[in-house]
Amino acid sequence: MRIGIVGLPYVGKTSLFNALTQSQAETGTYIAKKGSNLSSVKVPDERLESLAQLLNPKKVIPTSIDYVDLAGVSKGEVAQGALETGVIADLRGVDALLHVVRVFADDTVPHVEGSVDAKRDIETIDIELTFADLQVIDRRLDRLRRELRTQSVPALEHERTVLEKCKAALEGGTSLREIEFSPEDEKAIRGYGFLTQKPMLLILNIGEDQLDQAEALSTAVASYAQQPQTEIIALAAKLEMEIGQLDADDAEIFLSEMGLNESALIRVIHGSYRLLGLITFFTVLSSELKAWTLKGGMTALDAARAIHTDIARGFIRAETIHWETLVECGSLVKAREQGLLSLEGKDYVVHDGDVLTIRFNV
Ligand SMILES: Nc1nc2c(ncn2[C@@H]2O[C@H](COP(=O)(O)OP(=O)(O)OP(=O)(O)O)[C@@H](O)[C@H]2O)c(=O)[nH]1
Ligand SMILES: [Mg+2]
Repeated sequence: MRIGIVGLPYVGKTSLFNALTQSQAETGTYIAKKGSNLSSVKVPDERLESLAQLLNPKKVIPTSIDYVDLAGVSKGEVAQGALETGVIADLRGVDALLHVVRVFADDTVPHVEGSVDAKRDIETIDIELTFADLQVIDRRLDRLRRELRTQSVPALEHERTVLEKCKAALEGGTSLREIEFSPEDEKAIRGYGFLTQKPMLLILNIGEDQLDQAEALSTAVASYAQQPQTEIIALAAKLEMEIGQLDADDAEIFLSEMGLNESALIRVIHGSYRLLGLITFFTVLSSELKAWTLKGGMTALDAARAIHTDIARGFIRAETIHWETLVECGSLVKAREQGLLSLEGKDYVVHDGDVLTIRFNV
């Protein structure tokens, strides 16, 4: 899974990226750096730790999320052709957007719009993303109209209808996130990676002096989180970045002193999982304990495919047990003896926290 960090310039995107990925990417207003930073984060998971203690595997492999930190998007930038290259192009392939909005006050950090105003900035970025989608749609519609003038192709006509629906929505100020597409319609536009269709985590970057106002500040922009597939998290990116550079024990002491019970990393990862409807399952294979990410509602066959296409092809059955049941009972061998493993077929819907053993032949 890949998550793109977007926002206006100088709002704290790279600071957040560093906090999430424990990276040391350069922050600061005086670096006109246009490249992007990419880092993969191991998803911390207490369940995996409990299983590791129990099973004592040779290797423990957590699941991971990739974060891409991009250059700031300025007002009007998309209209000037940022579409082809740069930030907007980089965003097409991500699964979700993390939009960093500046809330912290600091006279030494300039704001591109001259003042701090979270609502205005959320709208500014929304408009840029909307323009970017509209540009893609208009271009494609032009071509489709030309092609369909000389011949009738049902699939292309269907695509045109869906794109026209998207265009009307966007021009009316509705993001594609808010539209429910039928599976056929969804399929017709999936390849475009529309930005306003991607789940969005709004990150309010508050100052460390505003930690006690986090809830009130979030409420002030809550109307934006009522959109489907949108959530708000308030955090202090710079502070979290500094905490991320401490060793684990010091970080814990520091967090509790600041009245924070969970690090930004944990909150953002949990938020991303909720937002994307993701679940985790575990496998134990030749003394290797591994966590995997899957979309909620997916089946044992999808899980098998995530592990290896051969395993999916030769799928016989899945033996499943909830991680907690396994921890209580002590080992997979005992679980099998006590009849605690369920034998499931291809269509079994995988639950969050399942430990799966997939039987297959190739
Ligand atoms: N006081 C304060 N300063 C912050 C906070 N977050 C970021 N900054 C400062 O804001 C400046 C810009 O931070 P970056 O993380 O580089 O912001 P960015 O959004 O990545 O900027 P660009 O990539 O240039 O668009 C740096 O000087 C940070 O130290 C914060 O929560 N409080
Ligand atoms: Mg940056």
